[in-house]
Amino acid sequence: MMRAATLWGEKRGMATTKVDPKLNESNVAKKAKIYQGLTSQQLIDAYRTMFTSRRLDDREILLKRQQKVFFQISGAGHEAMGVAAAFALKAGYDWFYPYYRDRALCLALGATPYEMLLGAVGAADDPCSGGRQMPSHWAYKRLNVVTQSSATGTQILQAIGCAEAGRYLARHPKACQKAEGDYRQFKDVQFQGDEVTYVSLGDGTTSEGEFWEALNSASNLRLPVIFCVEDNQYAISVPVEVQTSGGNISRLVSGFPNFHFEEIDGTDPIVAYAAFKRAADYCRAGHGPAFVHAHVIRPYSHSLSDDERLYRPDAERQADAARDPVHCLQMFLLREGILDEKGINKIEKEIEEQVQADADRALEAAIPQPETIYNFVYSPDLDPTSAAFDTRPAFASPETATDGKKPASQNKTMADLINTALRDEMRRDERVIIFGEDVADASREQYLKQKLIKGKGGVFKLTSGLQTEFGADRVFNSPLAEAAIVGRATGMATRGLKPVVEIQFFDYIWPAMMQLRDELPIIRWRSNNAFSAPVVIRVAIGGYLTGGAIYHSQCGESIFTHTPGLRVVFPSNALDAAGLLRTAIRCDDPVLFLEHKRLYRETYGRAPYPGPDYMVPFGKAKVVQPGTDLTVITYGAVVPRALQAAQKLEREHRVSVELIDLRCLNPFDWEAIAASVKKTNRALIAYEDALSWGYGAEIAARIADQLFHHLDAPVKRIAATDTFVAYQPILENAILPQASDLFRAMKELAEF
Ligand SMILES: Cc1ncc(C[n+]2csc(CCOP(=O)(O)OP(=O)(O)O)c2C)c(N)n1
Ligand SMILES: [Mg+2]
Repeated sequence: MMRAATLWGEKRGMATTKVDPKLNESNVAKKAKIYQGLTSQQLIDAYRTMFTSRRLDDREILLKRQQKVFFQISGAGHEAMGVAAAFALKAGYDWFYPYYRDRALCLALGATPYEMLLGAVGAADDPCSGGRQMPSHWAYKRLNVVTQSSATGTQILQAIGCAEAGRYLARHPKACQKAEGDYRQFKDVQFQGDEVTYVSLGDGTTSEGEFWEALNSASNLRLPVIFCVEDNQYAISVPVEVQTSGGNISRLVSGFPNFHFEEIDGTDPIVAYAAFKRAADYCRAGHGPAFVHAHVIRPYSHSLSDDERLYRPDAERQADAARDPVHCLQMFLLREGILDEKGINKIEKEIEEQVQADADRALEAAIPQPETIYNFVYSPDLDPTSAAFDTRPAFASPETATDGKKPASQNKTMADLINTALRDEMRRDERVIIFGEDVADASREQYLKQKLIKGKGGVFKLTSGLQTEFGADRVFNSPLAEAAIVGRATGMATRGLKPVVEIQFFDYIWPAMMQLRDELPIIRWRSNNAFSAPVVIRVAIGGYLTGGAIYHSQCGESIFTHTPGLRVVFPSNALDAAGLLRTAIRCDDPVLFLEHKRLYRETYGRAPYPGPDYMVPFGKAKVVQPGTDLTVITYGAVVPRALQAAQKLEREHRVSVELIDLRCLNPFDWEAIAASVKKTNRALIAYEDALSWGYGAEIAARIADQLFHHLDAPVKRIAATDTFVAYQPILENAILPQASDLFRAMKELAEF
């Protein structure tokens, strides 16, 4: 572990080695002196930026007190290391996942004070979010500063994916090509062979599991990522010794292989610059990631909503104040004769005036109009419900059956056709990469090469053979870490790749929930269309497994249809699965692609291979069976069960059921539902998930609301019991809706 010297640390009682001996040289020599790689002019620039950053915080605090802005969180105390990091890295070349204290970093990279003040007032032209996010949630596309959220720690896994994308693009130049007619048309891709990804976080955030998942992957993959922990000793009111066993994060992470470590006084720009420079050099040389642990201060409380005097005594706060980086750099510049008092005053006056003028201008800036709120929930460029995604299957002419049975080529399962759709898309588009738990044929590739093994390719074999065909950098196993799967994919997709990742069982999607709720679906909206992450997440879902029990049978699709920005697809048969998956991969939005395990190899819904361009548009239901007496609206594994029930009802009671398979849950086909209910005047919504608050509740509410005058009977629902699914088959049958339950419900509704 490297503990770097600090130029003024000793004075302030910081742990340090020794003071730079060059400091004693004469003033004349000092003008041309280099301070651990920084010239005098750079130090003046650093002071300018640091002072600007502090003044912006002060101005925002004033505006907040005047109720002209609505939130304030400062970068005070973190300025020196931010400027130093920016000096050591390259805006618009390297990539940045900063957190809210990185105002000085962003200024030093090239963001302007006016832009920041536009964020504070929530202006339409706020480049970070167009008034959608709190201030200090940085995003500057031109600088490669990627949109950030308020959720502490989510940025770290995305930074990993970002770095992986850079490496992948360097190795697959063809993936950079643009293409017409799919998401690539709207996604510019750029990379630099020696680029670095910077990601920062606070000391408290090191307690998040995602931090450790990210360290693990960066280390294992030797990724060029600089982790910067800005350790101000507090996470709101919780001190570092509560967050971090032993109180020092450097000590805990020191065992990760392949890292370069620095622990520094982050209030000292000279020391910080030297450390970031070493870190960047290490990453650029391809050795692996770097970890910069910067000790900083937090002089302005956590945010304007916090008063640190409630939990920090004066003596502690005063000790911090003595280390204030803006003040210390000012003293240093004077002491070194780099600037005299007049020079300092001139700079400060200029900045004060500039910030004041920028604030006045920002307060006059246009604010976003309420009618714009729906802009950029989804891609404005590519509509997956459009005719462009509606193609006809190109079946090969059937082989002649010799034994009277359907030839195998006519009888492909959902699992077969998902596998072929993945294969086709990987051939067509080199940006498509696949990862997840167990998805590779074999991580120990030599076994495959030596033909010692056949390979696995997924616990359900859906990705079988893909690694063998496309190589281990396009199809690979991830660690057992769902947040990492989704977070890394999000970072990759932000850079223009098309990750098609797998969550092995829906029951285990929850560690990824923060990424799935607060990140992936909202990146486009929160950045006002500056960034997007059209990832595809394939998830094996559902029960009817006979022994699947609680943790291999769950549904829960409504949790995700309740999340704006996420497309949710749930096919019931092989052909739809192939067509919808292709649409998912080619479209420009994030898609949750739910694959029912029970349907993977079911006889129901098998089909011939529909060719490499077959697509089903999103939001278009399929009428599985037309009818006149009542409408059943369903999807997934309930479709074959409902069909069985409907056919029995027709046979035994002459009731004609119109059966609608929604296929896609967000968007969903309201027109198809409305047309059918207007015809039959009766509606039953059938779904496999627990009844209450489930997907069918929304459909039922809309029918009741908008089709009330067309109804001859109450809108009914049939679904699972409000329990989890049990192991014992007798219990499982009682819990999940069976064909007999559906039959009964349909009959009752018909008779109402
Ligand atoms: C996942 C998550 N949990 C809680 C919060 C609320 N919160 C915002 S900042 C913060 C403290 C962060 O502390 P630290 O990482 O040390 O950064 P600092 O603010 O001290 O720079 C908390 C708890 C959040 N934004 N995200
Ligand atoms: Mg902190």
